[in-house]
Order: sequence, then structure tokens, then C-alpha cells
Amino acid sequence: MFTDSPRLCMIGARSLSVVVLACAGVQAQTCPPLPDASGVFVFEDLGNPGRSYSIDPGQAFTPDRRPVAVVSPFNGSYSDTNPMGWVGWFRNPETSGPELVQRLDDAWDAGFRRIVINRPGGILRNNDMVQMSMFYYLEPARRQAYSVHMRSWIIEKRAIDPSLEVGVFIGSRHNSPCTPCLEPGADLTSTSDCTDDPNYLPGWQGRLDAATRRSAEWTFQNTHPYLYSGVDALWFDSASLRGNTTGAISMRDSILALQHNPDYAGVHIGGEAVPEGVVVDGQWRPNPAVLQAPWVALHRFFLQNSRAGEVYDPQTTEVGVAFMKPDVNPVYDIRDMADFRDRGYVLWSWRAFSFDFMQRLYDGDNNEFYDSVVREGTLADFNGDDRVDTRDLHDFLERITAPQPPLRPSIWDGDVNNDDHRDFADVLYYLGVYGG
Ligand SMILES: [Ca+2]
Ligand SMILES: [Ca+2]
Repeated sequence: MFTDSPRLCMIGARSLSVVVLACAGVQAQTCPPLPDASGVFVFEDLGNPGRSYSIDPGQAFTPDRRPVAVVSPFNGSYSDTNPMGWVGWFRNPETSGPELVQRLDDAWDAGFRRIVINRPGGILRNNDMVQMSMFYYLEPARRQAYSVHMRSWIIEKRAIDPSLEVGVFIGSRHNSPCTPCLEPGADLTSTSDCTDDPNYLPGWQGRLDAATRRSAEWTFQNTHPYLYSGVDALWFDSASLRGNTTGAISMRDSILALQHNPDYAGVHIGGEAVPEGVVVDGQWRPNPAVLQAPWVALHRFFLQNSRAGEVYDPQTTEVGVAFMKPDVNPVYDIRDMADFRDRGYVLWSWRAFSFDFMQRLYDGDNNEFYDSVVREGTLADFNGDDRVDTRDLHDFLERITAPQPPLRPSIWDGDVNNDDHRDFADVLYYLGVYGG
């Protein structure tokens, strides 16, 4: 059954009309009771000092350098029977929970201790906006994939490694928590249903805005089920400076503000895409927001424009590069990922295709990545392209003789025996597995 925190159970039909709104869109679900949002904190809400917060300049932003694995219940494979675009393994609500846990296990077993669930509520076909509302309209069994199955998995794994971070990648655009711009009897092939919805807020007002009470309430209600289920990172799609900038505060600044909101204490708040910068005297300078919050964008974003030249300080910034399938243009291989790693970016495996690369680029805080690749017995495939050939020997010799190894060299840096030194012992070790 769907369970939630005591706070949720106390709600009752508060002021929000959406409490009783029937979410009769895709699966004709009834919206369950929403958590009480009357006490949420609102950014610089001067008329409500007890529930107002501001940015604490003394609270330094702490970047997380660990790589990320993305688990995607959604992949846009729409059909008449799959209006939310679920990936195959998530289509059957009754088996969605065990199937989700299996993918979480895959990421964990590959060595990842940071995992992000991509679009946990799916996306409506013909709706080009990624919604923040991604929970209440789901069927009960699919809600339980998160509130029961994922929650139990997180509790179990966090007991093994408290550093485990699990996030959700949702939208910066929201309307009522019970409807992704749907109303009873909505035609899923029509985009006009969004504007027909009595709860629809056009333009900027429908987007994340930490200084607007309604946004703060809906953000709280939309994210609460995931935070209750153990999620401790929120990634908001389409949250950079690009687009509408006429809100009370911008989405970019809302990302910065939310990090200081007591309602999200201990939660990593990030946005997509990387905020704009400016060119000063021929030098590209990132927007200061980049230096104060985590951001992520697809690898195309970096490889196809001038940002490829950017260098971020790993000590103060967290800029993620999300790698899709290696055969999607622009193509990349382990060298490209190593290059981004060495320049201070955080690598995201948006698809499991790049797990092999990650295991060669990182050791893991407790050697999780190294142990995974050794367990699979594939060290001879030095470059992780699923083939053992002379290119691997070439790459190994090239890497182990390359100058300036990282402070803690990985497999790709030539430390194949994982003793954090690159020396002749690694040569003997590699020749042994390569010849074997
Ligand atoms: Ca190979
Ligand atoms: Ca070594």
C-alpha cells in the first residue's frame, strides 16, 4: 500500500483545490491526499518571517565529484498503450517496483554510489515540457515502485554505504501536483489540454520560483514523495538562465536559493542546463551561479560549442557532463570522458553503455569501480570497448608512459593493480592479464 510520513497523514483537505482533483488523465487515477504545504518556507517572504529564508553567504557550496549513473524508467517509446513513454521494463505497473530495483542494483554493482532516476513519472506525448509533477497521477502500484521498493532498497544500501546519493531528475515546470496538465478525459494527442486545465499557470508562473508561495507549495508537494522515499538529490530540468527571465526570481536563482531552504536541508539541489556565461576580453567566464550550485547538461552541449574550452575548479564547482550512447553524435570514447574528468567535470552515465568506461576512469571511494571491473575479469580490455586486441596494449603503454598522472591514478591512468602508483609492477600485471 501507499504509505507516507506522519506529516502527510495529518493533512486533510487543505486550501488547495487540487486535493480533491481527480487525476483522470492517463490511467484515470484519483489523486491521493497531498502533503500539507501550508508551512513551507518561501524565499525572502518578508510578510511571513517565521517561514522565510534567505541565502546564507557563509554556507559554502560543497561540490560532489563522484560520477553519476542515470536509471531511466522513461525513454520516450510512446504508443497508444504507452502514453507516458515508459521504457519496456517499467510499463507493467505490477512489476515496475522489482524491475526498478534490478536497475538500481545494476548501477550499485557497477560501482556507482550516486544514482539519478530520470523522469520518474514519465512524460506526456506531445508535451515538450518536462513536468515537476511526477508522482500523484501514477497508478498506486507504480507509485509503490518508489515509495516501497526504491525506499527499501535505499535503506538497505545506505546501511552499507551512508554516502549513497539517490536523486530524481524532474521538471522545473509545474502546475498542480495532481496533474501533468491533464483534466478528466484529456486527449493525450492534443497539446491544448495543457491550457484547458483549470490549474494551468501559463508562462513563467508555471515554473520553479523559490520566491513565490504557490511554487514553493507545489515544489514541496511534488518532491515530498521522493524525499520520503530516501531521495536526497533533486535535479530540475531546463533550469538555466535561458528562456523566460521575468519571474519574481529566475529558475537559476531559485536553484541557488533552494539549497538554503530548511525544507530541503541535506538535499543536493541541481539544475539543467549549465547557466550562461559571458566573454570578457576574449575569455569565457562562467555565470557566478555555476560556482555556487551543481549543474548538468548532455555531452552534446559541451562538445558542440565553445564550452569545450571551459575549465572548472573541482574544488568549487560541480558541472556534470551527461554521456549518452557512444554511437550518438558526437561520438565519444573513453579518451573523451577521461579528458572531461581531468578538467574537473563530473561524469554522468546517462545510459549504462558507459559503465565500462567509468570503471576504468574511477577507483571509487572504497574501490567500488575497480572491484567491479576485476570481478568481471575484463581488465585486459583496457579501453572498455568490449574487445581485447592490440589497441588495448597500445593504449595501456601510452597511458602508463603519459606524463603527470592524477594524484590517485585509475585503471585508465595505468594503475591496473590498484595500488595508487604507476610503475613497472603495473606493466607486469597488465602483460599477465593481456597474455592470459
Ligand atoms: Ca579493448
Ligand atoms: Ca599500480
